[in-house]
Amino acid sequence: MRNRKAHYLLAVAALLMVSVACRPGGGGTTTTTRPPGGGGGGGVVQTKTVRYGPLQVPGKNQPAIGPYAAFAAILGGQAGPGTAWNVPRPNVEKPCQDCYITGIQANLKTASNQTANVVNGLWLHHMVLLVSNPNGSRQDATCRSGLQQVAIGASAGAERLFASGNERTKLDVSGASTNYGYKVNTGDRFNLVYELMNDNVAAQQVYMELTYNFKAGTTPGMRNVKPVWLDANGCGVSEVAARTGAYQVNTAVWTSGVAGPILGTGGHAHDGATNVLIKKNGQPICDSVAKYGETPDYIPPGGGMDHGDGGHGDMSMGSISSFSVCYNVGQAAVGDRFQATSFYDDSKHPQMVHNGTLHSVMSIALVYIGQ
Ligand SMILES: [Cu+2]
Repeated sequence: MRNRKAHYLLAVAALLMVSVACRPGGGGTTTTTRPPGGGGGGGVVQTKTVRYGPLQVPGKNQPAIGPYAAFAAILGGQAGPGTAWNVPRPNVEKPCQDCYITGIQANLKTASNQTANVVNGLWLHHMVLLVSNPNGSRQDATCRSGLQQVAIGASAGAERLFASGNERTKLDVSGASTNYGYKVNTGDRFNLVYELMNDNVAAQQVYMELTYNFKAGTTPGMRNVKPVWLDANGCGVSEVAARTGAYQVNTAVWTSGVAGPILGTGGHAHDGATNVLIKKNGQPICDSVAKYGETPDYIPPGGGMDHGDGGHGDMSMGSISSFSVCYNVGQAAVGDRFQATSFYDDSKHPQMVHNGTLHSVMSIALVYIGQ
């Protein structure tokens, strides 16, 4: 299977060269700048929301779209109807040119600027933000050249800085001393890979918004941040076949090559999960707990019973609306082994069903280490 996958990856890469060449970078975005927020440490924290789109999502009975949708099964994923499946958008707008990013949050909006979520049949299934530089200075800690780097055409490498599922977890990496941030340089490029889902009959146009907190690159005393991506599916599409009952999904183990404070960490898993346990040398450092349906946005219209129309199963309790995040949880040393385990239990929370089949699941954690 590995060889087959590799073969198809090459075919997909060739396809991509064509699609990248035709794709405008981050066109059609609008931005707003908010007044500076509160910030400790040195310097002023600025907040900026960058709007990416319009992004197309097919109707729930229409085939998946995206340059890889036809290859999804071979790549180990599912691209059911109503999905924009792992769509790459290379070289999109950056919030700032030379700066330290201290926080990010993702959101999804309708064409009329309403929040798009389960309540109106639109899912920010996931998005990944990768930072690349043609000079090769951006290398991912756990995956130097995986599917996502191939997807965005970053042959010199790309570092996964941030990701969000529909729960839209807010990230803050400023640390206890609030003088940490992910350093963005002038030559860096931001790239997106996104997957969106639509439960409406009609195709939809949506916008993804990323709200960034950042400080100027000239701020004295700032320290850099290394993002680390732990994943059950290595360098692939992050999808793993769902099982039934109570089960666990482990990520690969990452042995740290860096040392510094663990500024923040949190998990991502799919409906059916109770929590993601993040461990260092086998000891828990964070229990990232899933909560369901905390706001009406996360509860489908009519309670969400699946009447065989391709819906998402019994969602009457709602979908995952948050994963808790842990901040300032000790130090990472060179040689420390990091791993996350996602716990699923479909007797507590139903898993997603798409056209009668169980939707694949994920087990991901992000760990941010100060440098
Ligand atoms: Cu996911």
